[in-house]
Amino acid sequence: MTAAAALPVAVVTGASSGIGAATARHLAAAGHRVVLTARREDRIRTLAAELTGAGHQAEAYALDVTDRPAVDAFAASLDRCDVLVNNAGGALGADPVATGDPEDWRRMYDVNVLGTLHMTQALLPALTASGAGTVVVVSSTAGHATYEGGAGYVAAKNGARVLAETLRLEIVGTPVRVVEVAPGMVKTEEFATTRFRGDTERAAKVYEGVADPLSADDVADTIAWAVSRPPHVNIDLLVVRPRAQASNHKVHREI
Ligand code: 8X3
Repeated sequence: MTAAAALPVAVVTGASSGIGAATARHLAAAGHRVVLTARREDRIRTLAAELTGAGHQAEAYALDVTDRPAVDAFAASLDRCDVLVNNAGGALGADPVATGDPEDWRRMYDVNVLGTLHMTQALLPALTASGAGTVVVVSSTAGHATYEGGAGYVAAKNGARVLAETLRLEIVGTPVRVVEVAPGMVKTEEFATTRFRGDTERAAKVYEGVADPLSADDVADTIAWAVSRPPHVNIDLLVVRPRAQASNHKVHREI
């Protein structure tokens, strides 16, 4: 057996930026062979090269989690899988229910829920075969409480949360644990800008006056912590917010 084959394999979706990229860094540093997946191949190739250059084991695989045949082909290409971090997702729009675009809702459901479903279904056999598998679902505090303008995203993140909770019930007794990490306000380079379709001014308002929103690295640290617990320890749900955010609605802003 080669040294490469000896390391546990962690697959991270949405690894091209933000929480996904930071999680890949943390899991590589913690001794995983990381498989970075995302649609943007150039980004994950660059990150994989950076990690490999730092002495870690990392590879990139361009993948759209909403494309089931592609996900199945990806799963078939892996020789093992010990950890799956379902991170790919995001928000589109912040419109009221009365005027929200059904296409935004559909796309959010597709990526946040069905993407997680595709990856989890495809990799569950390998995770089980590992003897100590971990499925992480990166949901959101939006999956636990709603807010005005959030319905489409909140509905999708509720879907991801329910997938995690139900899967945990259904596979109890198998050697796979299911961890949900629900971040609150995280300032990443893309989340709010994508949500507001490139409107950087509006995106900046989300974090206005908040002294220390969470960083992608803060969240990745909690994911890596949950993954690194002994296999019999299941962190069912980890809600992580910045100190300045007491609830989705209650944010301390110094302005
Ligand atoms: C992001 C949290 O409050 O923008 O997942 O919905 S929020």
